[in-house]
Amino acid sequence: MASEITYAEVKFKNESNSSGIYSDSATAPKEKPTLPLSKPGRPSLLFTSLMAVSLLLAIAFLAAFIFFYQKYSQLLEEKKAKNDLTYTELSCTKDDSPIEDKVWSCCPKDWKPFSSHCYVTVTGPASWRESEEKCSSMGAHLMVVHSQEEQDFISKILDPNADYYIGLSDPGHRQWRWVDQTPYNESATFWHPGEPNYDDEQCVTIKYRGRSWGWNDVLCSGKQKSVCQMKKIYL
Ligand code: MMA
Ligand code: CA
Repeated sequence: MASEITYAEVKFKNESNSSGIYSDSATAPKEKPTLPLSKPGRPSLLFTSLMAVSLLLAIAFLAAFIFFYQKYSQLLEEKKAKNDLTYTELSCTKDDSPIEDKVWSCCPKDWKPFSSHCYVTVTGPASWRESEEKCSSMGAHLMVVHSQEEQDFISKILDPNADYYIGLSDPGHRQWRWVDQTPYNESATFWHPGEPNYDDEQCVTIKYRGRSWGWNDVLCSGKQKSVCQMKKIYL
């Protein structure tokens, strides 16, 4: 004989509307009167939403923080650069084609203007790194040669018996790099014939040899004169 189970009472509860069915508390299932959204073991929708909102807020705050931090650092950087660059005297010329209604283009006293830059020679003698640091301390950098005209201009004010560091060096593997990140353009290089010739000569000088001015790779530790360059100051 098959066993038979008879349920005395079966009740179906409408989950979304539990009110009004159990008028008698004795027959109602034992259930804590909690928020309808809360189910044990599974995070409630409210909790999940709160977490999502908090996460989004955190991300937004982080993004805002990074943004403002960068702006602030940039501002500090500019302010520092301006403070550091208080020259006692400037020599200015009135520009024909003003940049953003700035009429005067200036170089510090004793610096030589050419095109959009100012140049000065440093006697040193100093290593390549020391020379770059010296330029840096004056708000400049070792000279970057962009064109034949620029090279011709600077050559006229250099001593043909001296070597001058320029802002070109090789961090390794004969990868020539300009100090100001100007791309190294093979077609605008002025190496002397036979140069560069030694892998351990990772710095570059401009020098007079065989009736012309050109570049030579040299040991970075060598003590040389140098040429510093900076952008003109527009007022
Ligand atoms: C030679 C020549 C250069 C090299 C120097 C190092 C005098 O020039 O070989 O390329 O850099 O020697 O002293
Ligand atoms: Ca060389």
